[in-house]
Amino acid sequence: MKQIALAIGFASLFVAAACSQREAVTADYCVVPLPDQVAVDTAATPFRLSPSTVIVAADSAAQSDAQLFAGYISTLTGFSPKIADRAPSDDYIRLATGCGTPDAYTISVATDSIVVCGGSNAGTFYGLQTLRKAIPGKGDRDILYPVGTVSATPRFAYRGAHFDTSRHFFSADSVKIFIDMMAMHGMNRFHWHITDDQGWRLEVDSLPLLTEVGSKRPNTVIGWNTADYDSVPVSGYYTHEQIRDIVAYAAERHITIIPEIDLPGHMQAALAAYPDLGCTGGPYEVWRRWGVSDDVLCAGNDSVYAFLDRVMDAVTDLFPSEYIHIGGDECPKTRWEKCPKCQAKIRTLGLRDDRNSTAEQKLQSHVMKHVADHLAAKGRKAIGWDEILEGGCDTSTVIMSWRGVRGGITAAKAGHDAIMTPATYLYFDYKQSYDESEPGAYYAKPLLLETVYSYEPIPEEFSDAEAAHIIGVQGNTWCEYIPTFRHAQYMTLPRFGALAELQWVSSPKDYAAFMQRLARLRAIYDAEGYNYNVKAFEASKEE
Ligand code: TNX
Repeated sequence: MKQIALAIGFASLFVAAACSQREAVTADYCVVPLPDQVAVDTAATPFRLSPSTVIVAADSAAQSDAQLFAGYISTLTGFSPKIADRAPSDDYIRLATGCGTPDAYTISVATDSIVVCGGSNAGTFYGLQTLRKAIPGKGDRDILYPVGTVSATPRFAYRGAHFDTSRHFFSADSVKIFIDMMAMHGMNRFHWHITDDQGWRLEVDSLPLLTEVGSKRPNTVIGWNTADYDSVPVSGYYTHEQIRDIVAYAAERHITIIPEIDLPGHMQAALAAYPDLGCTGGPYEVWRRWGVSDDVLCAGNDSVYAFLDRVMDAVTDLFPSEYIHIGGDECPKTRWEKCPKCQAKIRTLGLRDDRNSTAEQKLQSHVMKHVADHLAAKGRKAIGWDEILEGGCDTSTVIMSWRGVRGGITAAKAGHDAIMTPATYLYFDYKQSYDESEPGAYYAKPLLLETVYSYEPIPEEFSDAEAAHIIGVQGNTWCEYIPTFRHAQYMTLPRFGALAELQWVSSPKDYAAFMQRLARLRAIYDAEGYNYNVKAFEASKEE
């Protein structure tokens, strides 16, 4: 267990401006997520970050991080430090690598210099985020960094946030801001839910109708599948150029994008484009309702497998991620049970009901395996939602546990790697309070900030070997009821703060102390112009 050696909170201290010196304010290293070690020497003269401070970055990778850091400083202080490849005699912040595991960092603050040393460039970047968040908000002033040592090693290697840009469309610029929000919180995996029943948002050259037809719906049902529809068309998709740009933007922020092509269910937008891919042949529409559609890809049709190969070829061409998410959730078997082609396929494959699964569940496993094998041949690995365990699944596939924690536990015990994203703790489409006016998915119980923070991803009874299979934690922002990006920010901030602590910190939890740190993060949200849930900062316990 990691220890906080010495954590001293600083009240924001304004130093009287001498004639030659600008106003200054003292930084506080107890940020969100909390570093493992914060040891400061309050007697020593602090390091002063001022317009004359130089950021030292020896190579181009570090220079990219230095540029981003200079931008953060500029937003908060109004001045933008210069970047150099060699250190002057004093008054510099130097970026270094070689300290600890790849995502770890150590910040060594002396009176005349700061060295931020990561296990890799990513670790250094997280150290810079800590220096950024240590600043108590926006103001035209210098920053006094107390002398001392600050270090952290994240608890999990996979620190994810998911964003659903299918149910509603968000511009490429909004997606970039989402990525910036993740970077601020030390997250490194962006799970991009880019296709679903209500909209296909990924351009695939060889299948143009996916976006021509599948990215548009004229209106949407009001509420939870009432008889009424709004009159707001929803459309949009990301071009190859935009995707490559977003992938590069994320990589600069040490974030890998894991795209999700949800299959074989959640495919109605694709069926609207190519009706032959369904069991009944359609016609289908890009769905204007919510929930789980009975119309899924026909698993008895060979052209469906060829279709999936083409989609995956486009995906692997655009996204360098080792992991590709292939969905697998909520795939009703109603059509397959009646479909002659699916039943013929079941017979050909010799699939039978047994104690654990139905023949149709095994047929889904066959589809998933086809896609996972196609990806494996390209050196990629598949992630799937926990339903894919139902019909049997190779342990090389990573399981994402969303229907509570059970899927993740079963998976880890069976030797799969697992990512924990239980709806009960980490679904950011759920309301944030019991207030009548609180927006959010109204079919679910509100998910309070304290509940998010209280989540423990590794079950107590796990052995070390089982625990090692829990590779990470992720929060999911489904967007059925999130029509604008500002609203998406409201749903995720400050819940991202609680998520970041789950992903980074293994020391015992202290909600009151977390809330104090979070209050200071709010000033950084303000400086960036992020929309967030103000009331969550005063959140009290569930009644
Ligand atoms: C379940 S989580 C879904 C999504 C919905 C979400 C709404 C998962 C794998 N499937 O399709 O958007 O609930 O909370």
